Amino acid sequence: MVLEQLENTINQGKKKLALLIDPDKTFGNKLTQMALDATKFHVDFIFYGGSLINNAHFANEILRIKEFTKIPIVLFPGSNMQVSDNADAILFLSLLSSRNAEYLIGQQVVAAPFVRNSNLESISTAYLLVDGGRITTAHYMSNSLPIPSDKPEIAINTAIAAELMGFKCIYLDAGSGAMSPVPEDLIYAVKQNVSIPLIVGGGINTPEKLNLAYNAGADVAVIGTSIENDPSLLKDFAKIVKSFA
Ligand code: 1GP
Repeated sequence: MVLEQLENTINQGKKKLALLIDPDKTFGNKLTQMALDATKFHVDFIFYGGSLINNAHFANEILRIKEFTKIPIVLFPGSNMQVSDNADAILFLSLLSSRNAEYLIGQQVVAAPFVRNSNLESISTAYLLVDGGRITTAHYMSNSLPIPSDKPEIAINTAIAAELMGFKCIYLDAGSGAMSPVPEDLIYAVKQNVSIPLIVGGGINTPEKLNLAYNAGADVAVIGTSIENDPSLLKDFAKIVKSFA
């Protein structure tokens, strides 16, 4: 089970790597190669989804990934249209950093029966967008303000509220292709105040930045854009993950 693996990460003091695959950018042969590389470099999870998906065959592509790897595929949905039984699990997200009811609970109400009737493992996840220096698709599509990156107290309070409300993990995201990743002091501050697993992503585009995120307290780091642009980077990211093993 994916949640169990996330929780074990903390207990074992290890770090995990999630490769984010955007169905609009990675498909066909590129997707096959990505799945093979992910296996070769011991990626822990494949996150699959995006804030806006135009690939009508996105669900079938999951089956292609499964042909080439046994890594758990976790849906990271930008909307209620991105639910598919072909995956193994789903981050059942609520955008807790926003005040937009549609992304706090509206989309979830529409998706709930589909998730319930599927075989997906559902992982209730408090999703917090943090300002990464530019407006990302996630910010725009969710019509919500990110948490200012120099206001860790807002992130702390939101994370504590999430834990009190029973969320199983927290995902701090500067948004795909962010200019700056979530600052280390903000990651550290959140980590010190909650005991549930902490996922961090957005703008982590060098091994150095990955190392900083892990050292600050990220249990799982999510990397998408940089590997999409240069798949050979995966090897270098994998070395950093291994250094925590
Ligand atoms: C975005 O956290 C993910 O939701 C990954 O971000 O594409 O910038 O790596 P990048």
